[in-house]
Amino acid sequence: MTEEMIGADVVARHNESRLAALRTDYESLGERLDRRGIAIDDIRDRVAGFSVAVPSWGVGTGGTRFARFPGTGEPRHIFDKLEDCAVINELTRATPNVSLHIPWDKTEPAKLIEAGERLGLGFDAMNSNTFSDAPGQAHSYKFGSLSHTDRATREQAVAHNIECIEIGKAIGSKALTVWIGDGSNFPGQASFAKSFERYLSAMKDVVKALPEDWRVFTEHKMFEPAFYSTVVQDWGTNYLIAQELGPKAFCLVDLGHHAPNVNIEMIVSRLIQFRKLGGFHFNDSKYGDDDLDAGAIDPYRLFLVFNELVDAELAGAEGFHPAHMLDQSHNVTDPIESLMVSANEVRRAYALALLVDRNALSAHQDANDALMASETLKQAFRTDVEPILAMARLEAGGAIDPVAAFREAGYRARVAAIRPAVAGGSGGIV
Ligand SMILES: [Mn+2]
Repeated sequence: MTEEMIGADVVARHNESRLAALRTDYESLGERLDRRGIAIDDIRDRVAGFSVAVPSWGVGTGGTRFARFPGTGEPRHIFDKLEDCAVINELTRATPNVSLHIPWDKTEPAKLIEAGERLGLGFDAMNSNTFSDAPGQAHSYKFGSLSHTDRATREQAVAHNIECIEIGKAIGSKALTVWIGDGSNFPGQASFAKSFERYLSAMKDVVKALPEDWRVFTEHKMFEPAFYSTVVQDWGTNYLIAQELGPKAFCLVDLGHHAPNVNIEMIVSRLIQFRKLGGFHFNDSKYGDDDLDAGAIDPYRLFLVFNELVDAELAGAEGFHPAHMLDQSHNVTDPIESLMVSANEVRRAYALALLVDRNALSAHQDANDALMASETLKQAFRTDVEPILAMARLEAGGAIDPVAAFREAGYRARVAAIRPAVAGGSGGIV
């Protein structure tokens, strides 16, 4: 029996007053979609089957390079974090898995398994951390980790990644995500070729430790914390890495890790075409790696990314099973609310992409009718699919309006009473 953080009775009370309006809206949308030859129940079922993993580090408030402002009732440790993650899944029914970060979440695997079972949560990709120094570690990552000039530092970083795999094996994870902060801040500081060579060699040692049924995701990022160059800079470099590391290696696309205005949906298409798309860190940004909630700034871009994903899904693209994860950092919102909104936005983009008339789009492309091709996408994007998302949640036991239900339940105040405010805590922008 899964332990409830919010309670089915609270959710049912919340839904009761909204049920009639939802039924009417769903029926009305169903009629309109029917005229376009789309069965609304099919879209609802696909949406219900779509999940996105929540990052354990996302439930704490993040911060900027300048300051961190802790929120009330912040999780003290991984078990508090898992309870917050369970709240998100209880209300959205879209996030049954949590992605852990080591060493932030390091504890006995048996206790993680017990907490996961108790809260009805599974574990998604493991995340290693060689972009900051853990207390007491022998060698500093100040000047890099897997690409460091010093062999002992590289070996320490490899050993840490292998430890993440070992913990992941014990708790049922099937993937390792590696993001490094390695790079340089000044021209001439590092040899591009030698650092990349050292990185590849170290990653090959990590890959050797992967179980047969595991995948490794490497995450590119064009800047920060290094501002002149990064070792795993862009999707091209990432693709080279996946090629070099072999069949278990795939590229992870974090939406905030590109230059402004880069055509991310085209990158996604390329990686799908060459069977190297591993998965996503969904978030949104105005300028750089802002780590805002998914769809907060440019929901159309999120839709265009999903347009490529749905295209591949419907075409049955070989080896296509990307991992969907959120990666965001909160400064001014309640992290639980933000993560629920993001999970909902990712599902919305998926639902909208399912509405695209692909035969029409293909015909317009072949006829070089740019306007109608664009309008075909816009027609799908302009649809308000909220009734579909709400119905999928409702039928799975979730809330019609997750944020309202969360506020009604008084969860934050309840945990604030037992979780003292902390100045530190783990969380960050990765
Ligand atoms: Mn990320």
